[in-house]
Amino acid sequence: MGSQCNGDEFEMPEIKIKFTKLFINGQFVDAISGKTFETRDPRTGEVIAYVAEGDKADVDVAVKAAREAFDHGKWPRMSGYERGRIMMKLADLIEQNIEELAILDSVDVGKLFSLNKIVDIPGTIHLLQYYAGAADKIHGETLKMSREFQGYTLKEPIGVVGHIIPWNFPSTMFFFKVSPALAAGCTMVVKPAEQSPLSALYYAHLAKQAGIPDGVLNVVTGFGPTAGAAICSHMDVDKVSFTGSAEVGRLVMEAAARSNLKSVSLELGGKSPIIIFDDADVDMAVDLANKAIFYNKGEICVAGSRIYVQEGIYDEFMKKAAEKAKKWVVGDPFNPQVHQGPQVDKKQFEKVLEYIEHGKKEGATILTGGRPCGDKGYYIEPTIFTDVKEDMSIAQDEIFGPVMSLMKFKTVEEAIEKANNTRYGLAAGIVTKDLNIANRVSRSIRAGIIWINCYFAFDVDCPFGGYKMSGFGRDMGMHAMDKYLQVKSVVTPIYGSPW
Ligand code: TXE
Repeated sequence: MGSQCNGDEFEMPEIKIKFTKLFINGQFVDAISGKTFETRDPRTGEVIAYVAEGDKADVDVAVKAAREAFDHGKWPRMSGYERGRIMMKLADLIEQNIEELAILDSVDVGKLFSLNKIVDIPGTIHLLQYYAGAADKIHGETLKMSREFQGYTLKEPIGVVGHIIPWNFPSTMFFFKVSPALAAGCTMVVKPAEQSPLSALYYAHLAKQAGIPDGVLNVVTGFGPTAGAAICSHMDVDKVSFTGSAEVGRLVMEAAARSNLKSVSLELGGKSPIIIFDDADVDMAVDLANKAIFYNKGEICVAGSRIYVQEGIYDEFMKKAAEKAKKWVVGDPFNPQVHQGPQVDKKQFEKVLEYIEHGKKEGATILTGGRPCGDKGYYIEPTIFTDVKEDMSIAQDEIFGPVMSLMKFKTVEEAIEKANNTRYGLAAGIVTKDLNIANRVSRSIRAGIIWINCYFAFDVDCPFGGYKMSGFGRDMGMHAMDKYLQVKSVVTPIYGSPW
């Protein structure tokens, strides 16, 4: 038996969709081609809105506006304090519209409405406020150099930025990228994922209300191979900041290399391990591991998808993890009793189910779940596989769904080796009461963030990004500012100095 598919009655908020056009140079406009695309509700597969389908021609206009705003506009030239003040205003406007924004992300991608309201959207406000505070603290260094010269460095905005973002956290991803870039004084073109264009357009509207000058923040909705690719190969874009799949990350780098060698940063998903040692509190470890993979329906780049449990507690862990997964409620993301909504779209739904079938064929055993849930929409039962071998696709590939691969280990060395046996390196978890083991394992794992006795412990000042094929560059924290700043050295002669 899998988990509960919940169909209880609940009060559904009213869905209002106000913005469906491209936002270029401070105006909402149709795509030049006049085309639109459908965005669908993953609860039913039905169309919720038709959104302007921008392509290369629209990207050209948007980049031109961003270029003009960068080369001649106020934004990069105003004081950091003033930029910060406007960003604070945007944060306030988001706060006033939380409910509507939370609805948009739930109906567009199936994220839990309650969590959007208390985690995701407040998180975007925090991101904006943090970087608003950073905008007037962009300092260079003084350089003593040799006796004949002295110098200093200036940190300058990198220029026009293209942000290409995914659908799994539409609001968070938007502000992961946009907030530090705004603080740095950059201008930008954002391409939201085709699955989740709605909140990005709403944010564009609020940005204008807050006083962000025209041309600074442009949003071009559309598809990856057209609008996204046009941004990556554009000669007037100075940087691309991308979050998405490793396959597309490669294309982004190729396009950057073939055009103007623009700077690139990539965040490309993972296959993150959690290592649970014999001394762990099993109930706590089960809770942590199940949430690490089932939260946001497994559509999270740091999902803890490979769970390594030491042999002494393996059987107990397995039993309790299955019991807990069966209590994890799958259903409508607007229902407050639900833990897991539908996968974002048909493509992801089918991808996850194919991996489950493949796992079975490769010889792994389904402990719980493994099937679609309900008779409409893209719901999947939380699934746990046992008898998983290291080289199986379910242990190596990013499934991006609620599918846990449970494996056993004996020694610390074996756990480290297995945890590192992946082409990715985004995150890892360690559960133990032994501080020395926790520290030793933390240093041995090649991943951008290590959580000890916790998981998903994000904060705006905690840098986040990957090792290996999980990409490079950091979002969040002051490190994110570096992505959007150039360092210029200025040198003058100094004569007769005794020092
Ligand atoms: O990603 P894509 P998809 C992983 C996850 C998921 C898989 C596929 O495993 O199952 O990727 O998801 C834009 N030039 N992640 O197909 O295609 C696209 O329009 C420029 C992990 O949605 O990489 C969207 O805006 N841009 C990830 C963005 O890239 C292009 C989050 C991501 O889409 C493009 C999402 C092109 N040629 C998926 N093609 C994470 N790191 O969290 C597409 N895009």
